[in-house]
Amino acid sequence: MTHLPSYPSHDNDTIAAIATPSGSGAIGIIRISGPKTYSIISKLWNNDFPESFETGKVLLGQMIHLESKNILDQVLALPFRSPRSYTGEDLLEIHAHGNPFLLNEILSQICRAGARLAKPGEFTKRAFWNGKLDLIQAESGAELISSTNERSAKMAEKYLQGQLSEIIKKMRNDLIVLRAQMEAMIDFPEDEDVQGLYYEEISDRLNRIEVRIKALLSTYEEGRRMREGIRVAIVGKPNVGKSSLFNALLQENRAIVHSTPGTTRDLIEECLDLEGLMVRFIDTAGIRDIDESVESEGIRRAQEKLKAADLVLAVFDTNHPFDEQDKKILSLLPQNSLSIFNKSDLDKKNNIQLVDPIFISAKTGEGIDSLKRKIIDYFNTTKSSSTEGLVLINIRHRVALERALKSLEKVQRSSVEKLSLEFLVSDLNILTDELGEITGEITNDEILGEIFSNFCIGK
Ligand SMILES: Nc1nc2c(ncn2[C@@H]2O[C@H](COP(=O)(O)OP(=O)(O)OP(=O)(O)O)[C@@H](O)[C@H]2O)c(=O)[nH]1
Ligand SMILES: [Mg+2]
Repeated sequence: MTHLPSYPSHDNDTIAAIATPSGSGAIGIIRISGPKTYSIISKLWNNDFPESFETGKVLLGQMIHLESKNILDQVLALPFRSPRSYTGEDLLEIHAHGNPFLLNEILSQICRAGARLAKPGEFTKRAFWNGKLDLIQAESGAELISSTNERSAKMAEKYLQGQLSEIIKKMRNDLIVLRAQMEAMIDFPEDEDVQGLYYEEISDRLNRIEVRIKALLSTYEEGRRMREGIRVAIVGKPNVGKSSLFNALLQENRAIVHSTPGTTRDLIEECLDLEGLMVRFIDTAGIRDIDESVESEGIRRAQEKLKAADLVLAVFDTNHPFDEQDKKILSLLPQNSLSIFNKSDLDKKNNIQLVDPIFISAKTGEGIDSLKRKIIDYFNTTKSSSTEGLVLINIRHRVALERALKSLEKVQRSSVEKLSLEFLVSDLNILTDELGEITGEITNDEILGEIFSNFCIGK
């Protein structure tokens, strides 16, 4: 572990990569970053490339082959002069026509003129080393790109703007101030009374940080749902219309529907955007007491899904009297379940009284919209609001905060027991380092390697 990030000197060669997705498109962008950027473009520009390599200019010109001088493409070049660039180094974006062969040819000429191919995440890694982004912001750039729904993209955007970093840096700074005061007390010891008072103040300040860490940690579940989608499992006896409901919710014939019980043998999952909530509906095999190997495997999986689901839609048949099987299913249901009576277009033969039953017809579509509304309301009301809309979406942050919480509790215990300040200071050091690792104020090669290797090339 090294304190205070410093740019590794062996890593300052000039790098290049195609930054747009593979395949054809109107425009393809190549990025070059590093000290040789200007000399490279000068060699490959048809006319003299302007020496005023300034941030904010746009140049229209032609790129040429290094040896034959043949024109490769008409392009736009956007220079960014160090330090006013994404990486903090001299950086150039070349906007060419989005043909993969052409882009590869331009890239290979750039490499022959002095650059090397960038590794995944290398531009962002340089931005991090040069203090353009902290670690959370660097990660959220990748998070933003890979977000599969509006809410998680918006959250990644908040992170990118530094909202989470700010909270963590503030906590760390508060602890550093506390530590400095404690060190001063060690150097200039006061009498007994003052020490006693001071321990109370230490506990007080630690408690305030504890509340903040816990508030953040309590949002992780919501963050996970945001990222991966909310898992809503549809369960019930065979033939009650689970697959029909699944199709009606998705408004497409995704699952096979048939009058023979036992049609669905395997789990089918499909995502739906409900007012920005990403909901992952899971159609399951009907639950029943038979021992037919393939199907019972399906049932076993359905039960597993029941446990793993954020919400269970338990489907019953309005047209059939409530029987032993239904009772059994009812007893299996977790707290987070909604009871749904399907086939409401048929005669009502099911006379069981359940709390808040929802009547629908997957066939006619009756009640489907109000069911969707109930699902949205269910998740909107279970949302946490203690962290001003900021939720943890990254597992690394959660694990690191959990570790920090443990260290904090250790300092708290030492403070309550009025152990010597030296002890507290050394534990506080561990804690501030742990918080610093989240934002990258304290760096750790292993963490950095893992984070940046998951990025795409050109980012
Ligand atoms: N009248 C009426 N029939 C329905 C309704 N929903 C489903 N059905 C019929 O009920 C039968 C079973 O439907 P599925 O959706 O395959 O039922 P399932 O619960 O998925 O059945 P398994 O996969 O076998 O467990 C089919 O013949 C559907 O057409 C409904 O709302 N009204
Ligand atoms: Mg089915």
